[in-house]
Amino acid sequence: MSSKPPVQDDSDADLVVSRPKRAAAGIHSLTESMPQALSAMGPVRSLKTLLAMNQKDGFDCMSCAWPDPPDRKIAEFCENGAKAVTWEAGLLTVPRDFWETNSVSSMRDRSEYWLGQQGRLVDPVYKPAGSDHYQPVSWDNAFRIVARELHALESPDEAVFYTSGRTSNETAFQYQLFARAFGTNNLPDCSNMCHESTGLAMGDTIGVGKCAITYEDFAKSDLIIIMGQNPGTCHPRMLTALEEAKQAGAEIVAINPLPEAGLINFRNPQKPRGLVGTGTDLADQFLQIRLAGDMALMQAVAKRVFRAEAAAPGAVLDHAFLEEHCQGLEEYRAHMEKVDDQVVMAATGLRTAEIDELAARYLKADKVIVTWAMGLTQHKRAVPTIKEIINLLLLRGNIGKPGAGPSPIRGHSNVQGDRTMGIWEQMPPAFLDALGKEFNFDPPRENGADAVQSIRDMRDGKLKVFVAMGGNLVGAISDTAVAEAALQKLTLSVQVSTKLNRSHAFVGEQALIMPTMGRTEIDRQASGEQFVTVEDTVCAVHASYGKVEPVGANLLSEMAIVSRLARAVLGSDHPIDWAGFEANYDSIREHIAHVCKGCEDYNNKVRRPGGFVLPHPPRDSRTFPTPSGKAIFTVSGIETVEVPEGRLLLQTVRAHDQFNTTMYTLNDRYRGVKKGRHVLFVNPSDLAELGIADGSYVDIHSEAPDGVDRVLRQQRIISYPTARGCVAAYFPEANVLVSLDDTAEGSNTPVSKSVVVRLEKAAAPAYATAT
Ligand SMILES: Nc1nc2c(c(=O)[nH]1)N[C@H]1C(S)=C(S)[C@@H](COP(=O)(O)OP(=O)(O)OC[C@H]3O[C@@H](n4cnc5c(=O)[nH]c(N)nc54)[C@H](O)[C@@H]3O)O[C@H]1N2
Ligand SMILES: Nc1nc2c(c(=O)[nH]1)N[C@H]1C(S)=C(S)[C@@H](COP(=O)(O)OP(=O)(O)OC[C@H]3O[C@@H](n4cnc5c(=O)[nH]c(N)nc54)[C@H](O)[C@@H]3O)O[C@H]1N2
Ligand code: SF4
Ligand SMILES: [Mo]
Repeated sequence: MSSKPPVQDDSDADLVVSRPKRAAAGIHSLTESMPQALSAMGPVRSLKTLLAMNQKDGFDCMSCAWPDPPDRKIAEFCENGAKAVTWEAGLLTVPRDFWETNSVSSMRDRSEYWLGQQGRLVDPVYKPAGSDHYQPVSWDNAFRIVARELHALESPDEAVFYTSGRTSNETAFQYQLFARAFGTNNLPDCSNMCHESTGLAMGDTIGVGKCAITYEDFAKSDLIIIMGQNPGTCHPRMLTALEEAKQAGAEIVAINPLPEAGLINFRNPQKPRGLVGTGTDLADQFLQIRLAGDMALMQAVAKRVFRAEAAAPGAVLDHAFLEEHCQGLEEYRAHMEKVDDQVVMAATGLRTAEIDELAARYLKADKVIVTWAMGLTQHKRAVPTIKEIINLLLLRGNIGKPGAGPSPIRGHSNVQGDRTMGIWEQMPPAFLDALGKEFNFDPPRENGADAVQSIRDMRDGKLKVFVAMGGNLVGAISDTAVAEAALQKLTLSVQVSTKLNRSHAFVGEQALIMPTMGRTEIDRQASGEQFVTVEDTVCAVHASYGKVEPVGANLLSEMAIVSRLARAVLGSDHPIDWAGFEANYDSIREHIAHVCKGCEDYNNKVRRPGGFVLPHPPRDSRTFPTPSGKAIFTVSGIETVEVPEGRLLLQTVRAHDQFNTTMYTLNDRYRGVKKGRHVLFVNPSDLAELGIADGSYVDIHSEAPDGVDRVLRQQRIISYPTARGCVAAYFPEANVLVSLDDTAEGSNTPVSKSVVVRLEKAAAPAYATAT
């Protein structure tokens, strides 16, 4: 299996590589984003959007799921939030003649960057069977086509309804209701590729798969451990919370193979000192761990905690908490005694002194928060690794008290809310019961397909119709070549989207693009202007009000699209009042209040300035909704990834100017990369050992368990201070290297952060040698 060399518009002809930055944010962040905002949106639209962003009467930033502080500043956003708004609310639109000029197959040769640059989608378009072009279609006809193809299926389970995490709670609730009223639980989402491992690990051990702290807890903490996360790029305002925590006395530890800017030093653009000064050194300790070494590290720290307890019995563990709230401690203790330091050193690449230091910090702190993101979730042993964090936190009662707790940081701005609303292929029976009771129908009970399984089922001809509420499944899933071929076996693909991406080019026999309004835009329906609601990573739910005119007159809101789709498919006489949902979003919120846990009195609570926080029994009252009512210690063996001689372990990461498969520019400022993405970051000692020169070109082959040779050609080597034995490449370009079947145990999340690879010297691409 081979990928083509980079396409013309995606070449790195102007690539510039310089030294990586230590500091994140600072003066550059706002000065970098403002000119782009002004040129794409003009001054009025720029002000109307940027000043309303993340305010209590404004709209929620559509980028990451980082929460808003209780007291908002006038400009409550970061550089990447500004880029996301500019990308969505910019006035450039895809012209009507685009579809004549650009065939579907020609779009396959375009990069994500080029596709996104074409502007906002404003008219629904349809690609009939046998044609290589989309053509404009009326909304009514578009819905009729979907109804026709869904009715032609032998079973509702031949259809699949994907969701990306930008969708509002209202749309998500209506969308899952529609899928289930149609008769299927095939509701995969981006979370399957993201924090699925977290949900599973936390659900199994503490009974709730969500972050167990509030925003205020950061400032109350003694120690914050940041694992497998790059907040400077992916959750930039988290750095402000960390800085405040540090000023209040917290220590901060960063555990990462890469010395990410921001973890090492942060300049706060909100403060004059931040603008001109050197900023705050955030991390008190940086552990440059090897990829996938975290489970071993957590066990090594736990072993030291038990040792300290043995030396001072009764003074180290939180015995009262353990006795009252936990089960399985003794088996866990016995297992930790056997942890082999040699195995830990090999797995982590760390020195004993570094681990001792981390353990000493943990023992000294009364209140500890551990945060994490994709650096932990996208590994083979992601689920037991996250369970190991829970083990460690339980030992000293670091859950359900101020300033302490496990804190997964979600990705997409509403990915967590979508799950609360029922977007999941395996919603528990209690939810399905409540849904069935509320709408007087019998929802399907068999679990549906997740993202990876959906691609397999498309490949195997078991799925015929694919509907996507946002996102870019082809671009985001592993094994690009397999995914591209799988999607093309469908009879119909439907994408509800704001902008073009590669999922519009790899489509079924027939394809539809339904353009939709974004969160910045004013949403007027029969009952007047509407708002939607979202949930951030700390379970805070609040309203989001659009502020500017939609970029196109023909655009529909996501709510209107799902409502009309449901009526076209299920009939206008269907007992569920779909038309009512479109006319007034309060009506769907009434149902959310009855069906979704913690959402009672929803319409009133979301109207409070700042909204409300969903209940979280472990966080709120140390109540653990597991079968035994206790938090559960788990025992897992350390299994390291076998990396044969001469091979490296690959992780795929995000650049600073990208949001998942969307590229704002081709730059990654903090890592010192400009105007190019076909690069590999490798440790200089590994390069020396492999005899590969900095700046040279290699083909990178992955060596997946299935033995298939997957290759990404002509990537430029950057000598970079990553951990030994590790290499980093950009997602989604490197997805070609990840086997579809290589997934995390239990969660089925692609192992996008641990792929065994081999580098082979290659000729420089033509664009690099041209003068
Ligand atoms: N600007 C921007 N913001 C975003 C996104 C974006 O694409 N761009 N995406 C959003 C989404 S959907 C998500 S899920 C989040 C993602 O947020 P992150 O998870 O922070 O994003 P990644 O780029 O995947 O970075 C993973 C980090 O984990 C480290 N890492 C990798 N493997 C390991 C490991 O084995 N152990 C340890 N300790 N560290 C490891 C990497 O070096 C890197 O620093 O960001 C959200 N916010
Ligand atoms: N190798 C590798 N693969 C990965 C990852 C990785 O770290 N490495 N990360 C994984 C993760 S964490 C995630 S979350 C997934 C992301 O997977 P997805 O969520 O599927 O992908 P996105 O790139 O976020 O989707 C972008 C598209 O969403 C559409 N869009 C944007 N805003 C809106 C809106 O308001 N409404 C609608 N309807 N559409 C909108 C636009 O058309 C845009 O092109 O990728 C995963 N894939
Ligand atoms: S931290 Fe995340 S949610 Fe907040 S403004 Fe930045 S990108 Fe948006
Ligand atoms: Mo994500």
